Amino acid sequence: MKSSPIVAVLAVVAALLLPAAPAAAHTSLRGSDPAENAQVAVLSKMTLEFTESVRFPAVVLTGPDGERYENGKPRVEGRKVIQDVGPAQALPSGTFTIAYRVVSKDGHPVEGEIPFTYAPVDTPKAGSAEPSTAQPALAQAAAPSENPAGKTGDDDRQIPAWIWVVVFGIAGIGIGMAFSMRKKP
Ligand SMILES: [Cu+2]
Repeated sequence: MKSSPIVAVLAVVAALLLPAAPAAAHTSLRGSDPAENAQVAVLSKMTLEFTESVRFPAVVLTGPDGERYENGKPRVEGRKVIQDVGPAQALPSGTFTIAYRVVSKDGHPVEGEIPFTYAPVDTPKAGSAEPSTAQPALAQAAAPSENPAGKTGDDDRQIPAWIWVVVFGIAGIGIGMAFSMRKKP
């Protein structure tokens, strides 16, 4: 008779807690590469890591132009879902959005969106700067043959022209003054 109220209370508490238990078993996104709101310079694949192993992944990558840039189908490696990205040449810079949907162990679908920014680095600038510092001998040897047709050749010709005009002008005036000074006495 005394224990019945306690049992009733326990039954109520258990009833309140049990619905929460399956929800806690839901898997969730642990992290991603690219990360949410991150800025990346290289974008060849996406990795989504969940708190437990997942099944039936679907990943869509939407670009700033509204086009889709996921390439092929996603693959599951344990807790990770890996999705390749379309050809790097075709990727526009700007804000992308990863939309994912997976099925967790308890059978419930889990989905979400991850926005990030793709800002590729200009490779031509870095490429032209490396040879001049890494291979100075080749750069110097190639310089004379490039000068006649190159832009630097025009600059090299203009600067000496100014210098020679000034030098000969001053020298001519100086010589003329020197002769005139000597003839007067
Ligand atoms: Cu669930």
